[in-house]
Amino acid sequence: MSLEFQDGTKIRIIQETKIGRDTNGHIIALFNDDDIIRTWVRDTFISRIAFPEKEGTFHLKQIDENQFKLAVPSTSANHVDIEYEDGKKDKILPGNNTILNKNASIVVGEKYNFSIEKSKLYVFNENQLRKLRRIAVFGDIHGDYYALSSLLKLVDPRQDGIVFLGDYADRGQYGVEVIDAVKSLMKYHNVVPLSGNHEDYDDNGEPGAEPCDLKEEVEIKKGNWQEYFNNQFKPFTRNLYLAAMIPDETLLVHGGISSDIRTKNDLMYPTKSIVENVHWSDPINGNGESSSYRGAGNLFGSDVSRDLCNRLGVKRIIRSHEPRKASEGPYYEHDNRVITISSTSVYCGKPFILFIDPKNPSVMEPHYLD
Ligand SMILES: [Mn+2]
Repeated sequence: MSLEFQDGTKIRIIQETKIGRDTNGHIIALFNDDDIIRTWVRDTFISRIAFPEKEGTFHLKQIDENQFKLAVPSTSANHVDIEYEDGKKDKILPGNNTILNKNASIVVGEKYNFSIEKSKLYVFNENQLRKLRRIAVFGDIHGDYYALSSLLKLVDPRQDGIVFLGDYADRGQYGVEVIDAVKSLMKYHNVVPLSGNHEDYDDNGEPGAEPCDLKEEVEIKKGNWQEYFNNQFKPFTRNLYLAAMIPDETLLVHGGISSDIRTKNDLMYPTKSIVENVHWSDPINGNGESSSYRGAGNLFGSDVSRDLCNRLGVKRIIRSHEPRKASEGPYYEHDNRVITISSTSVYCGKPFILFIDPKNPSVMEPHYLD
């Protein structure tokens, strides 16, 4: 196996056996015939390579946006040889590791582009939860810059965590301003912007959601959609998370969930269909799961919420996506496991944010715009 970096550097990892694809199109590598290495592949992009905790193998793990760590477990029977293109060789002995850079492509008979992505699940850590004054959760904003800027006066990003549940533009007139405001907050460590279905675009700037008023708004305010999309919007959406989590307590998403989400990993490195489900789904009365009238995502019943909460070890799911449901305040359903909120007035509701006490996350309090 060799890895080819974007800057042209190549490394070859000797000591490999077979690589193939399983029925889902995932790449599988076999070490010593029975140790399975599974990689998650979307089209030709590999978002993550994970190696099992088994002897005789090595681990390749993302450590940040730009780097991944190749580690050889101390229990491993073998070392790993790395050969760089310039001829430099490296031997990683059991118990040791080395840092590799991002944007590699794997060449094994056929060539795969290889890109290390950061996890799409933001997890609040203990230290943050101890230090933060509170966590403010914003629901859909939908171009309501007045509501956003007024609600932001209740929050201090240096002391408070802020989670945005997505749907920044469309419907209201100030999508550009809302996006700029959210972007400027992203420099604070505790600000966690999620993506919603109104941030679903293809690579060419074609929206997946209707209405897409942002395009027209940008044409009027900035002159050129394509330029704005490529230089401003696309980089913005790339930095959005799919979900956030307060461990043991709360999962935060834009729309909903699906029974396909089995572990945290499915939110960290989601498939296209899980992204669609999280962006588009809605809770319904009763049990079960069915396709949505929206044409994307699903409608999920109380049993689906309960089972997912159990699997992820959380007590509740906070979501947005249906501001009408929350026009008078937080809307509880599915035995209070699912809570819908809204921070926009475009549906004539009362915009609010939900404050969560980081030390006791079951304590939640809405704050309304006067
Ligand atoms: Mn939505």
